[in-house]
Amino acid sequence: MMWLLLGLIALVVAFAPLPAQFVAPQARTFQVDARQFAYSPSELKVNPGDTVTIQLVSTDVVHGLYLDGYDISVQADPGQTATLTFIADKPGSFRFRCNVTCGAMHPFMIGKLTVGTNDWLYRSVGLAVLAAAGSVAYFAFHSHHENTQHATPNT
Ligand SMILES: [Cu+2]
Repeated sequence: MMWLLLGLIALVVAFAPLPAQFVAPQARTFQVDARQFAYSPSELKVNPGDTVTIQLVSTDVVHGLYLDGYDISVQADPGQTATLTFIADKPGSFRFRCNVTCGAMHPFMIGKLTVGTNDWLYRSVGLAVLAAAGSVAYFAFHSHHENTQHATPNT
């Protein structure tokens, strides 16, 4: 009975929709400064369905921004701003990188776009707590059972 209950709770923790998933898509604009050899900011977070606008500003030489997974890119000339707009319809973490050879450390000019809430993290924490509770319950039950067995011959 207890296992059934724990199992049900585990299912709820793992699969129940969280309110965060019902957040309406919105338009988000990020200004990303590009310089040798970094983006600032280098981590962007949006919700699935958001309309994302990245204003890429090159502060020194020509830089680009290519977004993995979405296969889209933009290039900004020195001192100029280039705009990239897309709908974040694919959840997950995607790397973006400079796609214009801008110098020695160019391959390290990368950033990350995260599409989606981090609810998997809370879910895995929830499952870990449940697993701990489950093993405590198991050992409690097991030791009680053994005590009963040992007690039997004496009666
Ligand atoms: Cu580059």
